[in-house]
Amino acid sequence: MRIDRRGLLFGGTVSAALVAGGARKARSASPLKIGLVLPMTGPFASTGRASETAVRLWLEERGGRIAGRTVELLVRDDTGVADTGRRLAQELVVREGVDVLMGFGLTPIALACAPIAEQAGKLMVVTAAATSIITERASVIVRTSFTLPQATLGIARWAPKNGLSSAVSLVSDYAPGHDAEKAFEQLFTAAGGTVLEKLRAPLQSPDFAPLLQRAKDAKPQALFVFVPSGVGAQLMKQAAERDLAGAGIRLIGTGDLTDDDILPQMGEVAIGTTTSHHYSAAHPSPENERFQANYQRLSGGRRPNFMAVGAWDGMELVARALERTGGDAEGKKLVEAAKGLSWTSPRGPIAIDPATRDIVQDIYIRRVERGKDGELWNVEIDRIPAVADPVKAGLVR
Ligand code: VNL
Repeated sequence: MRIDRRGLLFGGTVSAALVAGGARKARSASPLKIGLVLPMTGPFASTGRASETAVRLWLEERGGRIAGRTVELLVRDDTGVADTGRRLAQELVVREGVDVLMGFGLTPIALACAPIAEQAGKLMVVTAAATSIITERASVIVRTSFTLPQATLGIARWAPKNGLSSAVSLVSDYAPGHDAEKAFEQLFTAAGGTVLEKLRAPLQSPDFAPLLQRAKDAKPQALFVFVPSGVGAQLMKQAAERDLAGAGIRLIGTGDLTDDDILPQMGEVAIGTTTSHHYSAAHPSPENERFQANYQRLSGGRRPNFMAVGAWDGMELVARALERTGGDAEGKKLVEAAKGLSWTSPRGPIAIDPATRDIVQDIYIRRVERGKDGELWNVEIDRIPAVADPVKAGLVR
């Protein structure tokens, strides 16, 4: 039985199970079960939605198969809570017998699930969470997202060279924020900058207003910000209310701040914000143009963001590793096969560092500009090629 390409292409609601069912009749190999652990509801639901959409897009383009095996997706909603994520990962492994665990939108959830993957001997692909330490918590983890120090390196070095030599940092008060704060301080200082003050906002229901006032009072040339995906719009709005720009303070940060998923709604205030990151929906390449167009079609017009590209490459990683093992999904073998893989992602060239199982990728400096289409985009203005995690490379301690 042939899979109906048109049904797949135009039926955004066609489930992967159905796709897999169609393909299974054509191939005798047992389906490959992938368990996705993601925040599908709660404050970080946008990360879950973007990641799942990209995974389904990848499957749609490959006819629902990986390395000749049909794929069965099992999506579980951790709601952004570590204990829930741990329980769901456990169930996916024990009851459902998944071959691969994937997703992990938040660092605490990735850390909670690491021992489960390790004990079960399952490949764990971290496509979102970005604290440096994560890959060290289990030998079966491979990451296709990024690390906060990796993303921070670009802007920390760019700012002092571009007239911004004093800064206040403002980060979400949990592990990736602490990583960003530390990396910014060390790399910015090494590049000739001075950090005047370090501020932290609670992860849950943050009120940035008092912190932005403190930042303003310190009179820095720049405010460096890390907030997780989905939260940037709120910070931008409050920055506008405090008129940081009027006080001569430039907004800089990691690209999580100007997340492509919400950038179109941020308005005038976002223009000129300069960030460094590994993915922009405006990245000019044939791979990205295709990814962009297809993602928009599948998502009802939304723009792919860095969470989407992380999940897309997570699927690509599993596919390429499985090709190397000849279809054997045993965790240790897949991890070995993943080491040293490299390909051209919609974000640009990427590779899996065999020593750390982290991703090596180009980091771009991007400035928010209004495009010819009247929309806001993260326009790439500079590129630092092949950046590894600066913590593991000894650049940040
Ligand atoms: C994390 C890092 C989450 C960066 C994010 O968005 C992000 C994390 C939810 O490691 O928890 O943009």
